[in-house]
Amino acid sequence: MKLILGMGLTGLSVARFFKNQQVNYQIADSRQSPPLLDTFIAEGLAEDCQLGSWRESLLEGVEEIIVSPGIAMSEEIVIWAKAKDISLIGDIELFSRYADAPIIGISGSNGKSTVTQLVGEMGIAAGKNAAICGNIGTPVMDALNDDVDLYIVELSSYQLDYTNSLDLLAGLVLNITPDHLDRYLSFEAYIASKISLYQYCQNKVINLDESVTSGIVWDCCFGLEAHNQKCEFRVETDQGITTFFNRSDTLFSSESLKIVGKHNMSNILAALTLGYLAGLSNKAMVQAAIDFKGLPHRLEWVVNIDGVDFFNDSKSTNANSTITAINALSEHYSSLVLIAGGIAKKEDYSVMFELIGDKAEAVVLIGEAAESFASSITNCVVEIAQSMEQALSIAKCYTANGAILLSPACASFDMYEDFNARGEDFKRLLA
Ligand code: UMA
Ligand code: ADP
Repeated sequence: MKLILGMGLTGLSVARFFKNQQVNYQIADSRQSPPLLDTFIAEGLAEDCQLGSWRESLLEGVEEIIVSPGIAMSEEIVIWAKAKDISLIGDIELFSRYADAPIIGISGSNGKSTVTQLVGEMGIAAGKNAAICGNIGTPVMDALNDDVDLYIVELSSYQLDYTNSLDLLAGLVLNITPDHLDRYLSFEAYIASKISLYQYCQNKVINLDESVTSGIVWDCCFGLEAHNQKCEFRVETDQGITTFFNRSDTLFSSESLKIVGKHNMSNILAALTLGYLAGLSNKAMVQAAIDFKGLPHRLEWVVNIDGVDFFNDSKSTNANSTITAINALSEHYSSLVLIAGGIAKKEDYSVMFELIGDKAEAVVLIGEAAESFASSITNCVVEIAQSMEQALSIAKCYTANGAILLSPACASFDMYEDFNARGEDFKRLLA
């Protein structure tokens, strides 16, 4: 008997698969009424279902457990299962047993979804039936299909923690900065989780600009900073314009791109390198890079109102992504107002606070973290708002011809269902 833990998107996709394959399973969730319960019932997937606090009796007769990524390894049910030596896997490992097309795996602290989406669009431009899936949103078991000829899978550290076996044609850990430290005992433990991806790779792709991983023996590498001779794809930047090359062939320049910022130049290099390893043509990859609009809520340009540009970077839930956004926009705008805050992560925000003081005209703070952030930011105007609407109206007072950036550096759950809802609210208020 299989046991599925967690009745979210992952649990639903695994239950659908087992039902389809006629595999017996039980399913459990530690909440009394998980949000997708009605969908499970409607699809006839909840016949053997247990809700509420974990009980050890759940494990009787179970030979393998498929754990949803949101269930921490410190949960009692996981500890009991390990003590009983029951096989514990996540959906990624299950997927890898059945997928018969090459898989590209992408992890990292920031930029995973952007690179995953871009490689997927490159694959599609090259005429492949490419499936973009994993942590980005579509569970891998829902993407599994005989017609797919290339899987591009975003892998979170949570998913990697429940993976023991996986076969990746190529894999990349884009970058590693502190995140999810509520779930890991230390930053080192989080790094180990991310780096575990490389043991599954036929081709290890390394970002040479990332000091945490740059020492790993690579099969293919990329980097913005002077690593040019080693890399299949490289860039040269002159007077703010970045030109992309494949060895000595010029491909395109940043002037033809819709996405901006140094981090996105790195994301494009990452995608080109992974696409190359998947056998995609330069022609298709270049076209996809030029057409790529970026994903919503990632440094997304929203509107210009009375000379002020508004950017939605609601997906920024840690200090590093907000640092990245401020750096990207301050290259283009002499006046920048930041809206930040929410539920702060367990990380050191001091570099971000200093950068805000250096580069922003003003910062408007929202949510639980507002007071503590306010007491740490100096050298610029600091205001606290009670809602996104109020934050926007305050922010507008501080710039006449620059940019207003929502880049919270925090989780959204104190005010919104998730980062999507936060970004949508921001955009709705500007419509
Ligand atoms: N649950 C329990 N007990 C617990 C924790 C959770 O029973 O202790 C139950 C919840 O009640 C809920 C279910 O588990 O019913 C939710 O499972 P989940 O949290 O694993 O979420 P899924 O809906 O399965 O979505 C997961 C990923 N979520 C997490 O990793 C937290 C989604 O990433 C991913 O898109 C989806 O699988 C498809 O692969 C989201 C995410 O926030 C976007 N990821 C983190 C991130 O990007 O930073 C890692
Ligand atoms: P992830 O899936 O890792 O959360 P996203 O592509 O969704 O990454 O982007 C999350 C946040 O990180 C956004 O605020 C985005 O602007 C920022 N970001 C994107 N790429 C990078 C990068 N290479 N380095 C740092 N920050 C990045």
